[in-house]
Amino acid sequence: MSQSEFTDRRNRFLDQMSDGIAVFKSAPVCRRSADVDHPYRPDSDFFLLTGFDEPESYAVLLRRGIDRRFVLFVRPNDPEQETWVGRRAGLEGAVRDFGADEAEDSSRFFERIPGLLTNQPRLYLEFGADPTFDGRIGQIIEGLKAEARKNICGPWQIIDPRIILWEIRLLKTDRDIEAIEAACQVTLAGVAAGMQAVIPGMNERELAAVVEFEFRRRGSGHPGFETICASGANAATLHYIRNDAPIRDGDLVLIDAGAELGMVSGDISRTFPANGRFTSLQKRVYEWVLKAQEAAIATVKQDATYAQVHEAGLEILVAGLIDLGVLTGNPRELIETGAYRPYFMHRIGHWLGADVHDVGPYFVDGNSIKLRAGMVITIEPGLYFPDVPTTPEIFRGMGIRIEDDVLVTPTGSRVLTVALPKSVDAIEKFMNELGCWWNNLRPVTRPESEIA
Ligand SMILES: [Mn+2]
Repeated sequence: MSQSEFTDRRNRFLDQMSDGIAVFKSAPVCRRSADVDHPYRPDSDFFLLTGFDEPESYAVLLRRGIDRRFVLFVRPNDPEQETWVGRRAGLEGAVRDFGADEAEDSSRFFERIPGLLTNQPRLYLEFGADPTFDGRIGQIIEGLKAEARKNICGPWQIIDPRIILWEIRLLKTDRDIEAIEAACQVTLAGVAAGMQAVIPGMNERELAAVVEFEFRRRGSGHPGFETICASGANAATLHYIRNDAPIRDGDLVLIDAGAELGMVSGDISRTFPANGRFTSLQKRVYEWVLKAQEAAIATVKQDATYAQVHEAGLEILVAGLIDLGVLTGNPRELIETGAYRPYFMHRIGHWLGADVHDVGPYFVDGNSIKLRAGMVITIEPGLYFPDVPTTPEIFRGMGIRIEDDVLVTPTGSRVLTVALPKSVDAIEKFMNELGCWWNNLRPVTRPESEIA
């Protein structure tokens, strides 16, 4: 992403902001254990407004009429620290490379913020995200209000800026869509590799490594979420990330994975037989899930509601559960009573973008939100049969989910992940040469410009 994109997004935020000050804090560094940290991932809101990916930073946006100011508080250059943990932009870099009107040392943030808050009519603050930070800012505002006799006051109104920012994030620009498409292509390549590399006897973690290996060599620094590689009954655990069981001959394998690239994520699920051939029962169940997914995708268009998309998929899943003999009764009643829930317990999908479960509302004034061109939604129905006594015996140990990423367009929709095999025949054909991924490994070179 180029800097102009962040400037544009910042301006779109400022356009909708009333006079006042907006303060954004970078995500904290998270300790893994002892003196080792988790890899740093900037907070999406912070990053999307700044393009700045270093911890211990604060972004301040000020607006008064047509006057706008962007102040970035960053860690100053420090040769010794940089030797250990890498280069910093520093104060000069913050102005030169990140478009800040002013840069300040982040260790001075709490000295400088009272002055910036003084006599501002309102403060935009993501309150609740960091209660300790909220508390300190609140104390500073109280202190300012105690200075009323000196014509000093703090903001009277506090507004959560996410009410503006998340709407901006929900409706993707052409540039956002290009970035998501690129992440989807890499995700697709990773899941495809998994489908072609799986061999019964392999451990789930080996398969997860194949998927992530493809992600990384195609420019993704990290998955957008923990890769799910679940075989057999493990696939009935929706967010199974242990990935440590041997994959058995005859089992289905569910991969749900997403490459993060350019700070957006893809999100694809495919379910396929470990040995490359569906059994007739697996095929029957699989085809109901596929039919449900196709029905849900077919409803994705402008002005359709999220609820309609969900219902379209759910109706087919319930018809399938009846056909399979898992449920009996009237389909409408089975839906109303939630009798299907032991087998399908999640919603049809979610917004996709900088976060895999991207931000943005699903309801507006109590009504299911209407789709608009520029939204990206995952469509991921599933049927799950955990290995428990209440599951009909023949289905136990099966979990099937099929997930694609769908862009709402002005005329309908476009499936961004369409190139990955999905029908029973296409999957079997694709997997036919077992182990073929291993023999076809060639280096991938991507120009840096494509990755950034
Ligand atoms: Mn998903």
